[in-house]
Amino acid sequence: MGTTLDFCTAGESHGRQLTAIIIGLPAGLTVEAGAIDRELARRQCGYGRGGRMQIESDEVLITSGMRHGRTLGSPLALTIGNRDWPNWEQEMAVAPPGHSFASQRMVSVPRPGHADLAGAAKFGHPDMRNVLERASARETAARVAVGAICRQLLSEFGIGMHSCVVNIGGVAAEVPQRPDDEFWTKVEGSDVRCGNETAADEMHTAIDQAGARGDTVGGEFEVHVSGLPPGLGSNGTWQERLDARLAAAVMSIPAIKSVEIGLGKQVADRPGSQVHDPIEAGDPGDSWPFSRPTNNAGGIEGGISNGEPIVVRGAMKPIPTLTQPLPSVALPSLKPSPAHAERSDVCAVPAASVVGEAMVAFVVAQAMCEKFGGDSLVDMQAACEAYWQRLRQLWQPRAEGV
Ligand code: EPS
Repeated sequence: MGTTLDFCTAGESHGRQLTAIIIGLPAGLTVEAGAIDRELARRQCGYGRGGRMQIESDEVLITSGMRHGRTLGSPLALTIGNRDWPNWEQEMAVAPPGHSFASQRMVSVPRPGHADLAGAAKFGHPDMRNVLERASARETAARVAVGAICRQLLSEFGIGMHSCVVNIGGVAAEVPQRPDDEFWTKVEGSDVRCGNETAADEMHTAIDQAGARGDTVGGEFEVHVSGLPPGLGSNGTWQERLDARLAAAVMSIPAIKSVEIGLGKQVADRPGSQVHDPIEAGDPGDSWPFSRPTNNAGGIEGGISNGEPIVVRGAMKPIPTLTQPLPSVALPSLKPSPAHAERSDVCAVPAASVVGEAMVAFVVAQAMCEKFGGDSLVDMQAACEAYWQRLRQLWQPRAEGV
């Protein structure tokens, strides 16, 4: 971890707990555990999940970095317990097992599409449970908790975010380019996070049909961020480009195979006149006196936020644990064998959509800390206000030649 806002997580899917440590948070930020738990509950919802979500009821415990409801400017540590742990205490024990222990849950046939085989090669684990326990998307609960704290920081600057599912198993749903509150309310009320009821019904059918065949389905989600100041990220170096950072963050979510910003790969098919968003003059009294009739750029031009909402889309592959398993080979014998199968989900795209929000929240919060960063929230707010003040002066209409 560097010196900027950053985090890391630890924890196995069936271990005792997940842990996250965040560094670089400004002091004086009010953090509400209840708001974190609400985000954790959003991630747990979703049609197509397996039996595990009936066991878990995620709740955060903040153990350091705060006093009396506010951040201290020191590393913030949090944990989320795994309620499934008592069923795995021996299998996943940190301490050496007793002489009589024989694993009942060893994984010796890798699943195509899973980290099993590549991880076994990399780490030299004969039991691929040692790989899958960390590759599991259980870890994303910790990311959502981190994202919830980043959201609390962003809300201090009027920045908010939403997400929705735009495709499950090939059933696509249109999203308005500038969705309103009514659309987002529908999304939050949908167990597939889809704002279009007809498409949501078809998504349910796609999930049911896949489950009945012993198969799984993937899909796509979209994250929208509003209220951002222009100027986050930079065209200066490849590491600072906001679009590249968002792409890396969303791609790091387990099972994500592609990320798009704004119009995404459609830009390749259209002429420039149908891709780039015209610039119109807004009210000269505004601190940002511009408007854009379209937002094909997804809020980022030249790797810098341009004052429009950021729109990021992630595509998730179908979960590799199939109850009708694909062909594989047992290790180390290389004997052909159906791939390992265990309890899993048929579809986790709605959950991934909430995780996508969390990762986007983290990247935007990091970019805000870089641009306006100080040791405390009041320093950050003062720097942000000074920036808006500078912009207000920059765009004052002047008489010709002055
Ligand atoms: C997962 C498999 C399932 C999911 C799990 C991710 O868990 P289990 O193997 O215990 O049935 O439910 O997701 C979560 C536990 C979670 O909190 O999202 C996998 O293999 O990635």
